[in-house]
Amino acid sequence: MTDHELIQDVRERIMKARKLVFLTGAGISAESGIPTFRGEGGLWRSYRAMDLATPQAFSRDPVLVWEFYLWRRRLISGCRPNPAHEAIARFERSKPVLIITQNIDGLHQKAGSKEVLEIHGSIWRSRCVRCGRRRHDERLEMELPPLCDLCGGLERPDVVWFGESLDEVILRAALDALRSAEVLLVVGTSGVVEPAASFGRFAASHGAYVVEVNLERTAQSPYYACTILGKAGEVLPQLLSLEES
Ligand code: BV8
Ligand code: ZN
Repeated sequence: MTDHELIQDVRERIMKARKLVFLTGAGISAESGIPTFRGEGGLWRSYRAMDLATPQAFSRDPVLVWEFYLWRRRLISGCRPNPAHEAIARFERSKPVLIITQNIDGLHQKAGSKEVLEIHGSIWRSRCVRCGRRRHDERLEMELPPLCDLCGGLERPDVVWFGESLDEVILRAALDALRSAEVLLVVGTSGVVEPAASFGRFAASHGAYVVEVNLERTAQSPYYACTILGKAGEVLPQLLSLEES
């Protein structure tokens, strides 16, 4: 099959499905200017995840960890959704869409998507480690470390660090959607961080037609129906446009 035929075939499957499910990763936000984690220029090439994105790192040095997340907040605050986020949000007006995202940047919602499961949390929320209170938090500068104004406890970014479990309710909702998906699009993720890495395979084993969109093949590609190589910002508008190309 040529690339064009493959895209047409996937488009037809998308148009026939009652609902579309997406699993997205850092690659979908790369064209917005947000660095990915593992590729060229990736965050974990310059920073050690274990020093910054674990509960142990936060216990050891909450100020350092907060500085890292504030730096990322400032970076993300200057970035806009790109044609990939926008194509999904536009498509959502014609058919139900659920997005399961590993990203903490909030760009899907900013593009207008409504059903977004943020399985690794959000950089735009803080959570008190003592009383558990979560709050929307868009501050780009603050006295560090921030303290909860209800109980005086230490506040942390409301993201899921390595070694922490995903929120049970969100995980259950994601697994339900994957179990019943007809078509799943896995966009811009290297497929190495569990449990999200196994989501595509899980959906495929329950009958979903799984399409990967990535610059390169990944460790998960062999389990999917097909891989479309290309930039998310170029491929998704083609796959999701309502007019024939
Ligand atoms: C857990 C949030 C239960 C905060 C992140 C089983 C086996 C082995 C290890 C484990 C296992 N189960 C659990 C583990 C441990 C660990 C894990 O998976 N480790 C791996 C690395 C081996 N998992 C966990 O700890 C998880 N918790 O399982 O709980 C438990 C608890 C205790 C003990 C055991 C089990 C929690 C993981 C959550 C980690 N939090 N971040 C933050 O961001 O600061 S993960 C981090 O990676 C990112 O945040 C991101 O969310 C995630 C995934 O990365 P990707 O999105 O895929 O990004 P990446 O850079 O890797 O890839 C980008 C891709 O895009 C590339 O493929 C590239 O080609 C492509 N691309 C680039 N540009 C484009 C593009 N594609 C298209 N278009 C483009 N323009
Ligand atoms: Zn508190």
